Amino acid sequence: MTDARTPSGASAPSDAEIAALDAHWRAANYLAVGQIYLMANPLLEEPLAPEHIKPRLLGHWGTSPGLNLVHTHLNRIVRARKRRAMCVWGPGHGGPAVLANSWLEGSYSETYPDVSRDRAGMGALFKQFSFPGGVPSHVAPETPGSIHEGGELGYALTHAYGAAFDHPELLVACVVGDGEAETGPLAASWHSNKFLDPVHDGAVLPVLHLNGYKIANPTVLARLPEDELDALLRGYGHDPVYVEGDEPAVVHRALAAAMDLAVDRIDGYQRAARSEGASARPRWPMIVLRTPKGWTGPEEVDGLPVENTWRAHQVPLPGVRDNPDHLRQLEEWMRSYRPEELFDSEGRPTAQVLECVPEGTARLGATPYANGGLLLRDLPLPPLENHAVRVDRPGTVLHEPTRILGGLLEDVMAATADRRNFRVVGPDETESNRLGALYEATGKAWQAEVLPTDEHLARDGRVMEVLSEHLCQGWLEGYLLTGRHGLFSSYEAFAHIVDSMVNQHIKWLRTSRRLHWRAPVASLNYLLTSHVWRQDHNGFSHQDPGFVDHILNKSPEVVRVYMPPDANTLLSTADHVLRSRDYVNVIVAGKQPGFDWLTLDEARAHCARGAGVWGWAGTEDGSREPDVVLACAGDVPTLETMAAAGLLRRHLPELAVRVVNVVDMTRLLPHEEHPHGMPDAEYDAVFTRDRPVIFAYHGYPWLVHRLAYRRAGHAHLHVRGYKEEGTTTTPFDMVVRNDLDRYRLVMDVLDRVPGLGVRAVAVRQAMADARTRHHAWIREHGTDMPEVADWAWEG
Ligand SMILES: Cc1ncc(C[n+]2csc(CCOP(=O)(O)OP(=O)(O)O)c2C)c(N)n1
Ligand SMILES: [Mg+2]
Repeated sequence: MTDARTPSGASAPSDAEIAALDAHWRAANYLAVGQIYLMANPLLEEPLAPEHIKPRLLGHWGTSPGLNLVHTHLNRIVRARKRRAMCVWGPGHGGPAVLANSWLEGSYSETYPDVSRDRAGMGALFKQFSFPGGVPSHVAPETPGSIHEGGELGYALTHAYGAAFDHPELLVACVVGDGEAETGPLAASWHSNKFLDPVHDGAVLPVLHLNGYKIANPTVLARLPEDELDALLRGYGHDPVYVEGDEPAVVHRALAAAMDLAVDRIDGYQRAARSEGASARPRWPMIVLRTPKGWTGPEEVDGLPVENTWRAHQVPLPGVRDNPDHLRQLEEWMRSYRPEELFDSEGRPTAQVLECVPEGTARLGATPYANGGLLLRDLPLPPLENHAVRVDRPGTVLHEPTRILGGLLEDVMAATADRRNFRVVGPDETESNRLGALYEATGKAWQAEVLPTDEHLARDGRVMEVLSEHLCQGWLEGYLLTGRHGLFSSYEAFAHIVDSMVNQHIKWLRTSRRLHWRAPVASLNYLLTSHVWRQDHNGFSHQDPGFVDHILNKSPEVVRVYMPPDANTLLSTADHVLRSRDYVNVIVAGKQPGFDWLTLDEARAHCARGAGVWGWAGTEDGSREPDVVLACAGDVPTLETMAAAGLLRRHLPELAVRVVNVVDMTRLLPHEEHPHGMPDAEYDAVFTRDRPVIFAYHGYPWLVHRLAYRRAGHAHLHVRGYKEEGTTTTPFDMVVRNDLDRYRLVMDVLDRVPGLGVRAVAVRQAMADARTRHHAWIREHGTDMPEVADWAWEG
């Protein structure tokens, strides 16, 4: 590999410019190697000795020269064209490369003044890397200019698109590793170009880096015949520009030309769409960069080939401290970059090295787009009174809560028509989740073919529907981290598809909150509908309420879980989460008609409390402690609990029953474990210390036990919830199968209130008979019994 295919029509940089680009690249490579190996002697002012070497060698060299090359050439483009740009580094394990570039351009020292751009700072830069008390080995929130945690591969391109949406002035470059390209999310991400509006959105420039290898294997894309790879990328709707070689000067020329060509084409498409009204979907350019893994590193180590093989992935010379041969090789390797030409006697990069570097916030490490909180504007939220439902008497009128929310979202969408800083994403369910009112204010983003029978598709739409939860999540993360707002509405069960992605986002937020220079960003908000209790059409396969269990494992300072029981509480909750910052909020709310329990004012107060006694629903008279507490969280459990409370009121009027509803699940946690957790005194006052608590919970019952296990009354807590019983059946049968139904809840009360079982044996029998009646009725009629289907609160 010594030749490179220079794309046609490309402009040729001068020899001096190529030399300066090469100097920048060599400097970045030198700094990347230095970070992996050195804790002293950063400029090699004395011969390398074992004591200069870190005791533990950690980091990824193999990808670094490629990332450095791309960064160097992006600098050139940004500077020459005065473009606003950012970059998403897919092979984020190449942390040393991105850090090296930030240090060279000065953004690192501005962010972290202790790591100055001189000899002392270079020493600090080297030592801190992957060192206790220092910085992570991957691109991370700590890395200036990044919105993309580089640890878990697969999400680079979807993040890049999220950043580009509604930023028409922005160019988002994205390096995609050839290994990363094998992941499902990345494979789906190519189709993001069918959702990118050349008028209102910025551009994404993918750079597929075919360095040939992953950790221990070749990569699929690097081993495809050229025509097959080309057909694949064209099939994804891209127009690839190829750069290939292992001769630096040749590759610099080819890559500079390829970047020029790609940006020319992007400019051309945007101009055509923006000023000439062109409507054809652009064949957006991308760059395919084929350079050796670990390029410029040791060719051979201990007789085995390393450069241009998978062995270059991490630390190519593992034994430098103990093996004099490795130490000599390392010194030769570092000196091969000719550091004396790249850094002056004070360790500062020379003018030639910095020639390609842009200035101010144009630098990739200083762009405000990658510190999106700086760009964030509050959402214009309407008064909730405009959307609240009227509740004269609780439990008598039905509404579809998400449809009510849809009205609020429509207002937000309409009010952001000009500023375009709000999007709703979802895997094909916006309408079915009853949020269709949104289409009064915007359409569904779509750049592909449109047929007369299609509805609501629009080139500039801000509802985004794609049947990839990964893409929904990644787009939204990229959108939020670059300073905008959004909501992800999804089936509850299938939210698990993004378990791992949301982990990374939560970690990102947790770490960002500790970095003084990162401005808070809008929260990532989930609306989980089509939930476990309403899968009568899609039983079992579509039932899994465990996403919230997963979320509640995570950093308490970031995660919030809400279970609003009716339309007005959903409105109040949505209003709260859309104003919040730096959280991951999960709202679980039904879309099927459900009873309204609270007026807007009551809903606001209840949401502010997060959990509270519904005095009007119970039979306490305040003269003594209740005999039993019926607690509930979630819309369907609230309905069953209210029905159970009604049965107790009728059959056992002397029993003092308290009804408690929980909206904010984290209220159950100890105060010391979560900022929303109730102090023990408050918890004991609400739930009592020693009365039986029958808790009807939306999801897996163990979660409530987990949250409340330290409470004094835990031994008296009895939780009913989903226990993996589901099928295609009636709505009420869903709860019966899981022992969450009203009759079972009453039986639980009888079984747990001391002495009641014997006294109320007739009531128990009546409850058991009702369940038997239910089984027979649904099998004969296919619907729920009238006493259930027509039930309303009589309190
Ligand atoms: C989802 C995921 N699976 C596995 C890994 C472990 N891993 C780290 S780097 C790497 C290879 C990456 O190869 P490639 O994308 O080609 O990057 P490069 O060659 O530039 O290092 C793997 C498998 C990971 N980080 N994320
Ligand atoms: Mg690779």
